[in-house]
Order: sequence, then structure tokens, then C-alpha cells
Amino acid sequence: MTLHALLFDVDGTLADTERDGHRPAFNQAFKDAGLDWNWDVALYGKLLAVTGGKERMKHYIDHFRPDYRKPDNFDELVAELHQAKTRHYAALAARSGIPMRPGVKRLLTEARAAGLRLAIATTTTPENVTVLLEHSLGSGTQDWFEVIAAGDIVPAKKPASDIYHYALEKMSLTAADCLAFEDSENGLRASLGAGLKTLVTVNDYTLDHDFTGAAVVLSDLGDPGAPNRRIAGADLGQPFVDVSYLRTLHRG
Ligand code: XBP
Ligand code: MG
Repeated sequence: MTLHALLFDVDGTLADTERDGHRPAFNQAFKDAGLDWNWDVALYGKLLAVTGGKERMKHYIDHFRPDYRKPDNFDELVAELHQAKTRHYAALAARSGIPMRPGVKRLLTEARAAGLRLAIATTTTPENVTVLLEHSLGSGTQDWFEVIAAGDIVPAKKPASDIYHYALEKMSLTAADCLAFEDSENGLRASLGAGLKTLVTVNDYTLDHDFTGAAVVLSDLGDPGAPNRRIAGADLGQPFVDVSYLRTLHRG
């Protein structure tokens, strides 16, 4: 079986966007609207159990704010808050340039040079992906990705596999042609559900997640001279991920 394509999650995988990107953007939107909702770092970790910003806000109200009386137009309010949150996130990502995680730019560059096809499969809003790529990966880098499958393009977000099925269909590829990259249990459930062999790089919010079924779980992709740590799964005896590592992992 030949490896043809790499499918990447965004939040937590390409960059650590949640704690200092999405979270403050939500809080700013809540503040602007005069709401007393505020998500600290620990609470946000719990809320990450639900993917999708609109879904996360509803989950917060249902599970953490029994005191809050929903207005009749609650869905509209959530949609408006989410639009404001997206504007704040875009401004923040453009201003402060949330850094790509170790090894990400190197691996993407090598993969392109090796003729591997690239795609994105994420639950986040499309604008968030383009602004992150433009400011953190580099100008024009959205063109590196043949498909950017994101947000409400599918009705059910991760852990549902719909976004991966969508990306595979758009690329006319089967799961066996690809590897997926994820950072969270919800993401892994989504990729495994689509039949994709998956490499996991953890972050502070996902360290304790259940990654059963992942081909390998690593601290990060690593770089030559900046070795990563293998947490579980295949031991390929190489302290950073490159294209030959990926081809071996895919075959294994
Ligand atoms: C990402 C998410 C998203 C972002 C916020 O999960 O859960 O909800 O936190 O994005 P994954 P929006 O990395 O598994 O795709 O506010 O744009 O929905
Ligand atoms: Mg993720």
C-alpha cells in the first residue's frame, strides 16, 4: 500500500490554538455582550470535551450554568456570539501569530517536496484555518492544502467521522491511502472511525486522553536536533517525524 496523502487536524495539532487563542476570543465575545460568562484555563479544558464553538457554548450553559435563563432566541444569541468570537480569534491570530507546533512546517514542506497530497479536516470555522495558515505557516500556504474541510460543512462534528469522510471523498482517496494527524481523543475517534491510521501529538489539554487505536502517540513531531518523546505505539527508532518515518508507519 502506498502513502498518498496526509490529513491534518488544526487546533492542538498544527498549533496550540485553544488556551491562548480560542479561549480568550470566546471570553472577549462574552464580555462585549455584557455576559458574566468567563472560561478560565481549567474550565476550558473540561469544555473541550465538546467540539465546535457553538456546541461548546450550549454545553456550557446546559452543564455549568443552571442559574442562566435562556432567552427565546438563545440559538440566535449563540450564533451571534460565535461570529464575534471568530472575529476576535482572527484578529488575535493575525496580530500575535500563534506559532506552529515543532516540526509542523518542516514536515509539511518535506511532504510537498515528496509529492504527498495534503488536506485539513477540522471542526473549527474555515476563517480560523485560513488566518492561522496565512500568519503562522506563511503567506499563500493555504494553497498547500488541496482540501480544507472545516466547521459546519458537515452536520456532525468530531468525534463523528463525517469531516474525514468528506475530505477523502473530495480527494477521491480511500482511508488506506492516507495518514491522519490528531491531538485529541475526539479527533482520534473521528479519524479511526473513517478507517484512517492516525499519528497523535499530544498537548497540555490532551495528555490524559485515551488514545487507544492510534498508530503512535508522540509529544510532538520533533525536529532534527530537537527530539520528540514517544508516549505509546510503534517504536520506529527515530526521534523526529519525516516522510520516511511516515511511509514506514503507514506500511506497519
Ligand atoms: C477544535 C474545536 C473547535 C475550536 C473552536 O477541535 O473543538 O471547536 O475549539 O472552533 P478539533 P470554532 O481540533 O478536534 O477539530 O469556535 O470555530 O467552532
Ligand atoms: Mg484538535
